[in-house]
Amino acid sequence: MTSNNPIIFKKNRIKSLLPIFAVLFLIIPQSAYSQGSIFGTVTNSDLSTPQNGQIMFYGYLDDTDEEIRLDNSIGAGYDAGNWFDDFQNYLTEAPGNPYDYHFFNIANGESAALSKLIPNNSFQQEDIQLVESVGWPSPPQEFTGAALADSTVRLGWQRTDGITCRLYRRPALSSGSFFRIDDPSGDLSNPGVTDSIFIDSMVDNISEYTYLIIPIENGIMGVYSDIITIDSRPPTYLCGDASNNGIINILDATYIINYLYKGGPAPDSPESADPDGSGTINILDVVYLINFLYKGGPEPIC
Ligand SMILES: [Ca+2]
Ligand SMILES: [Ca+2]
Repeated sequence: MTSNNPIIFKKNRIKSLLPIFAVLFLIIPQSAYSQGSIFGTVTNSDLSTPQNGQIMFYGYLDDTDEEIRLDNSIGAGYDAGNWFDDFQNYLTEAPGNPYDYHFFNIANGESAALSKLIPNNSFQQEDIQLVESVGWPSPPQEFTGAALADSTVRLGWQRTDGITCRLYRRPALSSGSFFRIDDPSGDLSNPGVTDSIFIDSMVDNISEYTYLIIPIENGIMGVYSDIITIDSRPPTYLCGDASNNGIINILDATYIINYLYKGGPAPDSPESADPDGSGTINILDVVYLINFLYKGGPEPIC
């Protein structure tokens, strides 16, 4: 008589319908998301074909750069006059949502922007004809980074007045999208970092990550920077602590002098005895440490 219990009855009824749901799941398209690829030709303004190595492009969806995809002639993104990307590689794509791509010919300075809605069809052809550009900002030079003892990754670059930077990251093992880290919401009205450094505190301290910068000047997005790979594991040494006893003092200067000139033992971590960060250990490191300890000089930067 349990089937008179309305709750159990309902449960049994749903159970009996499960095979039908399963069949419907198989015959109805499983996702409203676009499964499509986007492709087409790229030509210069004079209709000539850019050579491999000359085209770089990136794209983003939904009017945010929270997630970007980029390519160049080195990968499969552009080859001999044809460009290609897959909408399904994005995490958030849905037909009808806006997408944007920016194309750059780094050889002749021409560019193009493509702004449309994600189509329902599987393959969308968009042929790109570059136009003479009003000029895009160059990516900053000397983009470098390193893991710090406080479990962050410090990124640095040479800043240029008037140019701001949006920063993006992905795991080094990934070949997929990059995600914006200076503003994870991907607010395109936020021009990004005006400084010449950014501290990434969202690393796992185990993995390697790759980073890049897109420069912005007067609202114009430029070609992306070099892509750098940083190991997020914090350093195991204390910069300047050549004697490896956990503190930095005059004995570390003595330790370096002993090592350099008196046959003393080598530092456990050579980096710790390179407080000026020059990559070599010499008398200048001793001077640097003494300046830091007694004369208000800059901190060790191994
Ligand atoms: Ca020490
Ligand atoms: Ca040095």
